[in-house]
Amino acid sequence: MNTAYISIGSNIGDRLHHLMEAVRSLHSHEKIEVSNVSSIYETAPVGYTDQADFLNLVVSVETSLDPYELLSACQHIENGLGRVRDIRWGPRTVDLDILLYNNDNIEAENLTVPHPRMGERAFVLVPLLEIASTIGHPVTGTPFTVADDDGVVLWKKADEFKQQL
Ligand code: A4P
Ligand code: MG
Repeated sequence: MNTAYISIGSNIGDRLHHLMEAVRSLHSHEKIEVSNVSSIYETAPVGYTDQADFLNLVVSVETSLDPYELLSACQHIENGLGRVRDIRWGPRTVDLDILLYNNDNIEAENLTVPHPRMGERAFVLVPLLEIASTIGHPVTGTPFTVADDDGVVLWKKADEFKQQL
């Protein structure tokens, strides 16, 4: 079995519904088991800032899929939830990014793991550290830390969210 961490974000329509459906879809995949779920945070947009606030969370999964198969599964879920790709970093019904996959360091054309921007993004790090408080960068071993959590506000506690799943 392999352990991966996936960041999920939504800033269009019924954001909570999109996160719930994404987590349910991951868990219902026969080769993916969602092992933990962070709280949900409301987060100010990063990158392209002229868009609505996001809801973000991070899940850990146990999977027998290889990283590329896991990426395909994530993209299948995005497409199923009506994701249309137009503006880079722009609004999205749901976005699933693979943050970490075991301690692998992958630099392929369609997949970079660890996710290249994760170390500077509080909307990723706050929920990640909630469920994996001592996790470090697989290559450098340096523990991830949040430099500035401005714009990241607890929106729904994990226990409450898990009951709704
Ligand atoms: N790709 C490469 N590595 C990965 C990976 N580790 N996980 C490729 C997932 N995909 C990966 O992604 C573009 C391509 O990245 C894919 O074809 C895949 O092969 P995309 O989802 O189509 O496009 P995107 O999401 O617009 O680009 P990207 O690079 O994923 O954007 P980011 O950097 O993830 O930024 N602000 C807040 N507050 N909350 C957010 O969730 N998200 C973004 C998206 C920007 N600002 C945000 C948030
Ligand atoms: Mg993405």
